[in-house]
Parts: sequence; structure tokens; C-alpha cells
Amino acid sequence: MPAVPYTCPLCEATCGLSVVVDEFDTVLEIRGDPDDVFSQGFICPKGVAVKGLHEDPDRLHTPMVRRDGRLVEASWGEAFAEIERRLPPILNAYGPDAVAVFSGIASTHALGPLLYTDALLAAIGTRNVFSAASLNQRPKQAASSLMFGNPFTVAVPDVDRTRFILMLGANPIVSNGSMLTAPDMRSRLRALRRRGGRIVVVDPRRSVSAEGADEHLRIRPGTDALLLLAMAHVLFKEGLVDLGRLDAFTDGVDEIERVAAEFTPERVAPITEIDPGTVRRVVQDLVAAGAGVVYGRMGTSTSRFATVTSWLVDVLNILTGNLDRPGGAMFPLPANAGLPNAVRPGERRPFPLGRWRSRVRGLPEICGELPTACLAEEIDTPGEGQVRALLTIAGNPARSVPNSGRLQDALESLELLVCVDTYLNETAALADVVLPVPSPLERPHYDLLLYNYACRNVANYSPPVLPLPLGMYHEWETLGRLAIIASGGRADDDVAYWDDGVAAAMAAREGVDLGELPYGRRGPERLLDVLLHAGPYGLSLADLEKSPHGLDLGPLEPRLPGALRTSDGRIALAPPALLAEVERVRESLSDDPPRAGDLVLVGRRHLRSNNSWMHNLSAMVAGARRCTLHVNGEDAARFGLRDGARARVTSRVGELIAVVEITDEVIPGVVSLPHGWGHDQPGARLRVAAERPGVNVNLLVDDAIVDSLTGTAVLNGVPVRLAPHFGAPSLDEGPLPDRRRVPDRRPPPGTPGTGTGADSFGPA
Ligand SMILES: Nc1nc2c(c(=O)[nH]1)N[C@H]1C(S)=C(S)[C@@H](COP(=O)(O)OP(=O)(O)OC[C@H]3O[C@@H](n4cnc5c(=O)[nH]c(N)nc54)[C@H](O)[C@@H]3O)O[C@H]1N2
Ligand SMILES: Nc1nc2c(c(=O)[nH]1)N[C@H]1C(S)=C(S)[C@@H](COP(=O)(O)OP(=O)(O)OC[C@H]3O[C@@H](n4cnc5c(=O)[nH]c(N)nc54)[C@H](O)[C@@H]3O)O[C@H]1N2
Ligand code: SF4
Ligand SMILES: [Mo]
Repeated sequence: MPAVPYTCPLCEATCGLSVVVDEFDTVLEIRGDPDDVFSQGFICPKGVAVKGLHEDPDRLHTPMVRRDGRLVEASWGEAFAEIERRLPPILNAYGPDAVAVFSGIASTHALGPLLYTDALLAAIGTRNVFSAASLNQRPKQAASSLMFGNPFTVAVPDVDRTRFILMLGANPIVSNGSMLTAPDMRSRLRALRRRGGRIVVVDPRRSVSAEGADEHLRIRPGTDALLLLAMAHVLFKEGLVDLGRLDAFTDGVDEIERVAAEFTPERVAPITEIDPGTVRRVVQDLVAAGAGVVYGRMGTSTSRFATVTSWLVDVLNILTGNLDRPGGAMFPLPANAGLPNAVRPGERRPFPLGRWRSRVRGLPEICGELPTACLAEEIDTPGEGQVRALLTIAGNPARSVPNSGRLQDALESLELLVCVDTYLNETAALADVVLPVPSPLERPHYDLLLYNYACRNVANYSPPVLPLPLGMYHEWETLGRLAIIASGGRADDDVAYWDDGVAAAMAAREGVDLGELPYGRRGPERLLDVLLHAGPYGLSLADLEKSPHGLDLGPLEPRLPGALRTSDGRIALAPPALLAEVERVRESLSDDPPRAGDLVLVGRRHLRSNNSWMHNLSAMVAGARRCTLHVNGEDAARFGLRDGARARVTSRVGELIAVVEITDEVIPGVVSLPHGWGHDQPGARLRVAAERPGVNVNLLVDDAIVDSLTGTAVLNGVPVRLAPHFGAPSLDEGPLPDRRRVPDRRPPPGTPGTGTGADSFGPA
């Protein structure tokens, strides 16, 4: 049987799959594609599970419409007629802002939503645009914008050439990398150690990545900004600052020196709980490595002071001369021209932040969106501009957004909720209309967004493995029909004509002549072709079609100062907006140190999980129970909790009952629950997931606590209280995990480059 190459669309690693299909279009097997230019055969269990996803009997094949209070199967005509009946009156009566849109993270892994959501938003005309980005990476993009002038000019670790990586709040062995597209991180990190490099992980949890690192600094959650300021202090104090060639186009070094002066390692230690001597040594190691890099992810960008922390990561990279040099933090150069939010080549301007503000709390717009942490209040607060209808695309806000209790009530109060999704998930269960999408194997793929973050320049286009089934629409067509309805047209108007308009507008923006593209392409393939033609390598979709295992465009190359889009074309090392934020960080120095028994909640991810989905595949949820509350033994004793028993966890906004797992993976004062669980929503159709529902951590996460500059939700570091819970046993969630420890093969601290390489990372 022929094996068809296809890029896995599930996470940021972009692995090449090899899909074996028979003549009846049955998927026989999915393996790693050994010829993929980037992943070279690597695949994780989720990639294999794309077969299960494709075949899942719970996956939606027909639209659903609510009739007499129940969602029932309907034809596409009926579903669009329902939207046509209900959406325009809301727009007409209350204006465009009454209709909000939430784009979930899966929309960044699919060409349809990636390329067509903007046209849909323009048709609606709403400012109430929300997405997973403000639960995730906005602080990094804000920091990049302020320093380099473009939210997509994000520096990524050159993992394959670096000799030292300081990783804060990231667990790439499990997440497979984030804002760092690098398939098979385990092998890449092993190779780093084999060539004598070192890995230092900063995390309050002993994550799998921390377990395998040379050194693990167990930081108090939410205090990374203080640690990084102390590191900057050490660089200045010990005369280690050396910007190298960056010096010629960087402003603000003196301001950083001034600001960092008071943040001595000794001063911050009581708050970060990291020994001052260790801070000094790590800084010296970073400098001594020659080519080293600081990298921060979820634990830094969804915590208190998230934008300051994300900025300080690059400040350290710049002060050590590691930005934009091989082995440091570099800027990828994707084959496609930028997404609409990206600043165009040649354009220079101050980064706009807060062009408008949310109605209720006044949180700032960023990249054309409002922070998702204010979605619930925009729906449930009466008054002019109140959100009355919501469209979700590839997301599950009922599980992924803070203060789920409030959001759930808000979703139920909407006049119209329309969900475009693979599944009848917990959000769609509340919808008035649900519109299905093709399975990943039935659509083309190209990682338009993720190549911005790739550790090597690659381009890989996958045509659909399987034809679109009868009775299914491409997702772009569905979004097109919604756009047509929102602009006053009829759902059965010609969507191809609409698509021609989208393509013409994009071609005009990119300076590409549509007439030069091969005749007959449409939909995302045509738009992608436009972006490739306009891209820096002058490629076309036809070129990519000739390379089904991908095109390797080489290692990352220095791109500065050319890639800078700031008004003066220079790096703004000390943007005033961030210096002002440092004041707030300074104030945190006088916070009372945590008392015994004070607890904060952080998250964690699991390899066989993908946020709130993939839990409906038995291969993904088999084995030990996963949605457990990690509690340190000291705290367990203090609160009278037993391993396997249940605890009541309470925060300002909600409470839940969770199964306790006592473990020294977390430090005292920190508890951890994964997100994306709580599959107990009546009306959802996730039958496998519902057997072991777990609990929804976002019932506890406080929507009032946000990063002040960007409004990004603080998902890590939420204050909670614990008490034993005695009540009826909960659903059987499977056996408790086997607590056997992974053997510690780390070399003693301070032994450079003695990693054994082969076994340094335990099982995920
Ligand atoms: N407490 C806490 N909350 C968190 C996080 C955390 O760490 N802690 N993490 C946050 C982060 S980083 C993120 S990104 C968000 C994720 O949260 P969301 O953005 O809500 O995304 P998912 O939960 O991944 O749900 C994705 C949905 O898309 C559907 N889907 C899959 N493929 C397609 C497709 O091609 N088209 C369409 N239309 N639908 C598709 C799936 O069936 C699924 O229902 O959660 C955030 N929430
Ligand atoms: N298997 C799997 N892979 C995934 C996903 C998934 O759900 N499952 N989700 C995908 C998505 S949407 C994303 S955004 C990425 C995220 O990818 P990563 O950021 O690599 O993964 P996380 O597991 O969120 O890692 C965050 C780490 O930060 C730590 N942390 C919490 N608070 C703090 C703090 O204050 N300081 C520091 N230094 N550390 C802290 C946590 O303990 C955790 O280990 O993963 C993607 N990949
Ligand atoms: S690591 Fe990510 S991209 Fe690679 S196979 Fe797994 S889910 Fe797919
Ligand atoms: Mo994410």
C-alpha cells in the first residue's frame, strides 16, 4: 500500500506522518515519515492517534441545530438557514460588537481558519475578537513588538547549534516545543549535551524536561521576572555584558543597567527562593558557553508580570550578544509572506497597543483582539455593546478560559452560539448551531504560523490524504458562508465568488498577480500560493508539491538589523511601557514572603493530551489517571490529605473536588492540575472522554488576575486553598500512577558537558 506523507497538525512540532491508506480510503496505519526533511521519522503517540481521530465515531459529520432545547442533526441548508434567521437581526439591532468571535488554538493548525478568519471578522465588523493567543503567547508577541517592531519577529532558540540553554516555564519534552517548532526535542536536547552543552530548567515542578536537565532551579511561581532582573544585574556587575554586533543598532543598555542595579541576587532570593550563588554561576555558565540562549514559555507568559518576563528573556539574550547569532536566539525566515497581523517588509511604525479597550474592564486591544479573560464579563454585563452572540472556531472556551463557572453561565445566556468544530465539545454542547469540519486527513496542510517559530527554515505542503467526503464542506467554505450571511447575503450565495474577492484582496496586498498563478486553484491553496510567491524565497505551491517530504531551506541565518520594524529601525532594549512595568515588579519585592500553608496552583501538560481534546480516543486516555492534583508531602500532611483520597480545592472564583496525588514533583506551597478536563458536560458527545471526565481546572483560575500590559490570563500561580473532602466516591478515574521514580542520571551540578546523552530524559 502506498504511504502518503502528511504533516501532523496537532501540535507545534510539525512532524511528517506517513499515512498508509488502502484503495477504499481506509487508513491502515500512521507512522513517522523517515524522509521528512525536518522530523526525519520522529512521531509522538498523538501523531499515531490521527487515525483514531479520523475514525472516531463521535466526530461530527453533519451540522446540528437546537430544536425544542435539544441539538439534533440537520442538513447544511437547515443549519445555515437557522444562522441566517438569527444572526443578521442581532447585527442590525445591536451593531457588530454584539457578535463576538473566539478562535481556538486548533485554528492555528488548519489553513481554512488561518487564512479565512480575517475576512470573516471583517464581514462581521466586530471589535469583540478573542482567541487562545491571550491565554498563551501574547506577552511574548507584545515584548517582541515593543523591542523589534513586529509581533511575529520572535526569537527562537537555535537548539541544534547552541551550547547552553536556560529554559524557564517550558516543558518541551512533553509539549514538543512551543514558540519553538523543533520536532523531536528529546533528540535535539540529547545532541546538545553530547556536544558538551548544558541545559538548565527553571520550573516550580520537576517536569520531565527538568528531570533530564543538568540543573533544575525550583522557582516560586510568578517570580521569574525577579530572577531575570537579578541575572541582568550580575551581567553588569561582573562586566560580562557584551552585545557584539548588536551594539551598533541597540538602544537602552544604560537604562537596563540602571533598572537592574537594585535587583541583586540576594535581594530577590527570598521571593524567588533561588540561591544567589546559583544565579551567579548560571549567568557565568551562560556567558562561558559562547553560544547560549535563554528561552521562556507558558510558565513565563501566563504568569504575573508575563510581558516583563518575556521581554527580560530577550534582554538577557541581547546583553550576552546571543540574539541573532548561531547557537543563540534567532529569527526564522519562513517561505511564506507574513500573516495580515505581521508588519510588512519595509514598514516601520511604533507598535499599536490598546487601539481600543474592552467595554467592561477596559483591557487593551492587542493584535486586533481583546483579552479572552474578559469574554465572560462582555457577555454577562448588560449595557450598550454587550455581546449577544458568539461564534467559536476550533476552540473550547467552556474548558479553556479562566473562571469557567461564570463563562458557562454567560454562554448559556447568549442569544446565539454557533460553534465550528470537529466534535460536539463542552462548548458546542451549549450551542444553537454546530458546524462540522473535515478530518485533518481530508484537508490540505501547511504550517503558515509555526514556520515563524521553527528552529530551521523549512516549508512543507501536504495535499489532503483523503478526498472530502460527500456532504462535508471545507472549513473555508463554511467560514465563507458565515461571512456572506454576516454581510447581509444569503447562505447559498456563491462562495467561490466570495473566495475570489478574498484572493484578489490578498494578492493586491502582497503585490502578486493572480493571473500568474496556475488556473483552477482556489480556497486556501490559492491564498497559500499567493503568500509563497510573495515570500522571501520566491517559491510557489507547485515547488512545494514537487517536494512532498518538505523543502529544507537551511539553518537559521542572522537577520538583524534588516528584520527590525521599529520606527527607527533599531532594537528598543528598554521600551518605556516595559520600564513602567518594572516598577510593579519592584513593588513585588515587598510582598510578604509566602507563609507555610499558602498555596498557588500551576498547570501541567501530558504527552497524550492536547489541551481539551484528544481525550476521546482510548489510546490517549488509557492507563493511569491523569487529572490528579499534585500536592507535596509536606502540604498533604499539613492539610490532612492522603494519596488517592479527594481534596476540595477552592479559589476566589470557584471550587472543585480533585483526586490527590502526593509527589515531590511539586515544591511545598505549589499544587498542580492539568487543564482541558471536566468532560462531564451534559449534551456533549465525547463518550470515551466522559468515562473518565476529570475536573475542569479553569473553575479555579481567576479571570480578574491578568498580565497588566496585555491582559493575558494568569493561568499559573493562582492562589488556592485545600481541604480534605469526604463524600461519595467520584467516578473511577483509573489507577493512580505508578510512583516509581525515573533514575536520576544527572551529573553533579557544575560538571560541564558530562551528560551521558543517551538516557538523560526520562519517559514523558
Ligand atoms: N488553566 C489553564 N487553561 C488553559 C491553559 C493552561 O495551561 N491552563 N492553556 C491555554 C492554552 S496555551 C491554549 S492554546 C488554550 C487551548 O484551548 P482552546 O483554544 O479552547 O483549544 P482546545 O481546547 O485545544 O480545543 C480545540 C478544539 O478545536 C477542535 N478542532 C480540532 N481541529 C479542528 C479544525 O481543523 N477545525 C475546527 N473548526 N475545529 C477543530 C477540537 O475538536 C477542539 O474542540 O487553552 C488555554 N487554557
Ligand atoms: N502533549 C501536549 N502537547 C502540547 C499541548 C498539550 O496540551 N499536550 N498543548 C500545546 C499548547 S496549546 C501549548 S501553548 C504548548 C505549551 O508548551 P510548554 O510551555 O512547553 O508547556 P507547559 O506544559 O505549559 O509548560 C509550562 C511549565 O511552566 C511551569 N510553570 C508554571 N508556573 C511557572 C512559573 O511561574 N515560572 C516558571 N519558570 N515555570 C512555571 C509548569 O510547571 C510547566 O512545567 O504545548 C503544546 N503542546
Ligand atoms: S509531536 Fe506534535 S506534530 Fe509531532 S506527531 Fe506528536 S502531535 Fe504530531
Ligand atoms: Mo497554547
